[in-house]
Amino acid sequence: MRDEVLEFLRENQGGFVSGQDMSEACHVSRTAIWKHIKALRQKGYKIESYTKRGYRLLEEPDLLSPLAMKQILNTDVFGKRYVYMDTTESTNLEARRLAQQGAEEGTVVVSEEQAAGRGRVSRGWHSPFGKGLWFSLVLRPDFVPSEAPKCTLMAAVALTKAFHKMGLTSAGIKWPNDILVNGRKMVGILTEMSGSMEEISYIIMGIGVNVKTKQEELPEEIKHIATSLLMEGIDIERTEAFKIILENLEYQYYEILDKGFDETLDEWRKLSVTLGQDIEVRAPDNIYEGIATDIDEDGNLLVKTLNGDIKRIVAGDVSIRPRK
Ligand code: BT5
Repeated sequence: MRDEVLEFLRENQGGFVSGQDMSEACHVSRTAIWKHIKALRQKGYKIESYTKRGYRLLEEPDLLSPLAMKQILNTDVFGKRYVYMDTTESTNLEARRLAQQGAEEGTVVVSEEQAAGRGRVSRGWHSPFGKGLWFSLVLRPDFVPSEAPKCTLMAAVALTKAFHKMGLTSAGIKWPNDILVNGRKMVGILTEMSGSMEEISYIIMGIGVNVKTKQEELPEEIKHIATSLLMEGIDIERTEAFKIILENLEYQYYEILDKGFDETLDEWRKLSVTLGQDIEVRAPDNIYEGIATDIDEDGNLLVKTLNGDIKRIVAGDVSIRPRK
């Protein structure tokens, strides 16, 4: 229905369309039309209205439509199949559905908003319409399952380098799956795998990047822990940011497939904000305190605990503790 109203406005771009005409064509009341216009405005569409003349579409938000992206995207594999949605529950769920049906490596699933965006261990991911990049990539690397975390590390390196290119040199990686700017989270990565004990069938790499979000638009629970490119002074179109990110991801992915993981791991170490810090890790089995000394080639974090032992952490949440 909202799409019909939008189509109407688009067809008459530059001119006015009366509420009466639209309500007759869409078989709904004029009040319903007005409600849809209001919803479109909330999504960033600039629509003028005058009592006697009706509605006029002035400006559409910066959307990630296939047409807009195809014109600028310069990749060989990533995004060749580009699945675009206005709204969906979670792009990871949609990408998984497509991967099960045989979607090829490099398939990108992106949505302007997610109704139930997901973090790790059933946490949520705030994904408002038109404010970020909420997308998932289908990968089919020839890895054994224990190597899957390499994809998360590779993505974190690719994304951080992309932000540096955009001029945000203070972006750094927090183990295992966050990109932070000045201690606030701008990106989350959710890597999910399907396969047997011996081989990976596919990996879904879900990435959420806050681009246009403003501080006052953030929900209370993340207001003081989240940030966006815009909040950090980078006012970039989402299409342009997406282009740089997908190109960097493709480059970094084929680097690890062609040349092995060592160089990317070294880059990760340099871009990390976790290594060398006093940290507390909440792992599934225990809470550890100590200094984050390194990561190993499987992506595990090495922590030197207070009694001098080195703990190898496979999964967990890290808090960086201020030095006393
Ligand atoms: C993550 O989980 O950081 C992984 C987030 C992955 C999101 C992408 S979006 C596209 C794809 N489709 C999906 O459904 N998901 C992926 P975790 O480390 O568990 O962090 C989750 C926590 O981050 C939440 O509990 C909040 O505290 C915080 N958070 C939620 N939304 C946020 C946002 N937009 N920006 C910054 N922090 C956020």
